[in-house]
Amino acid sequence: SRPRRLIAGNWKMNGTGEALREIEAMAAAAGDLACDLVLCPPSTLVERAARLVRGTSLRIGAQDCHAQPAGAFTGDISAEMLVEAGASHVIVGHSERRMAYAEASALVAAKTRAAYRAGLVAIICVGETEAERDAGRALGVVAEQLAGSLPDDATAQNTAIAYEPVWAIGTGRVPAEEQIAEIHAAMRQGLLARFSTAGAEMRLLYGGSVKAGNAASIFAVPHVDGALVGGASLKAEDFLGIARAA
Ligand code: G2H
Repeated sequence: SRPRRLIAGNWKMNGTGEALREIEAMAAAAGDLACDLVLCPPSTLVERAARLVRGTSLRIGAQDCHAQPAGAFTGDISAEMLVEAGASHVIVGHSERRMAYAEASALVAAKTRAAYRAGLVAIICVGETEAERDAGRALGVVAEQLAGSLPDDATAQNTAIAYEPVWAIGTGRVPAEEQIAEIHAAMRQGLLARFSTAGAEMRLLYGGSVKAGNAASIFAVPHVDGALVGGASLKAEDFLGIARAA
């Protein structure tokens, strides 16, 4: 039996108070969906968003966390703080952070352990660049990031994986279904080998230019258990269109 699909929205550095009305509309529709729905606004909106969705089945997540619970880390936010603000999920290792902040997989694993420590579900992102794919290294890069970013105590309950090929992010370029299928099958194999049953059940999301119009064909790919959605998660109508295809 397939796990319930997970559709997660990543607002990145977008959204001020007025965008809360989109979250309100998502929350109102979330209960009628056949999938789990999570929305990750910027940290400044997490607490208000969490209050807004209370009593609905929409969950609120953050986009990053620090590995330590507290301390002299100017500008950072801990997993514990996110939990207090009402988050239940956190994205870690997004390629925009791997690249802009040189976050290596060891750090992503430390942030993931912090998420577990605080009781957050980690959405761990992996994915190759265009140059790596052109060099025939896509499978190797993803396997390496997966091995290095997942702690040994990852389970299907505390972790979802998002495969996001960097060249498909925000570009409108979606990989061919066979390309997604190849990576997702390889990820499943790797997770099965390392985590056995938990690896079989861990949800594998695809991310990168997912829209309502291409969602159904992406969800039809074997081992695609949901999506991580950027641009198309900003408006409730677009995001719910994707969720209804799941
Ligand atoms: C990939 C994705 C969300 P978009 O970064 O994580 O963004 O859907 O805008 O390509």
